[in-house]
Amino acid sequence: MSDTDLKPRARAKPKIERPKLYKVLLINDDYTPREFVVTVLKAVFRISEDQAYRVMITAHRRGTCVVAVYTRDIAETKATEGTDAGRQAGYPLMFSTEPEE
Ligand code: TYC
Repeated sequence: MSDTDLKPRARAKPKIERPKLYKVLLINDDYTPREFVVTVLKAVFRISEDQAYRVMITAHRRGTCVVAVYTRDIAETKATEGTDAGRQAGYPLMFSTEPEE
């Protein structure tokens, strides 16, 4: 074996972890107008009128509805944006986040 022959190193195992995902939940309340909820959903989550209506009416009927799933930073930012939009208009509209199983 010459001086320049190198022993093959054990192949490095690439350790690429999948980022944990977080759900953004819409919480029902008795005061925020339905149309306002739909407007906020469309603006913050970039979903269609139809999809926003379905999410709003599901939260209205069941108490809560998953709006979308993102990495943690984005989920928290969107939840804050939605909740702030409600507060600025004087409504108790509320979004929260929760990790996916
Ligand atoms: N329950 C509200 C109403 O009857 C509408 C509403 C739906 C509010 C979903 C919040 O997350 C919500 N005006």
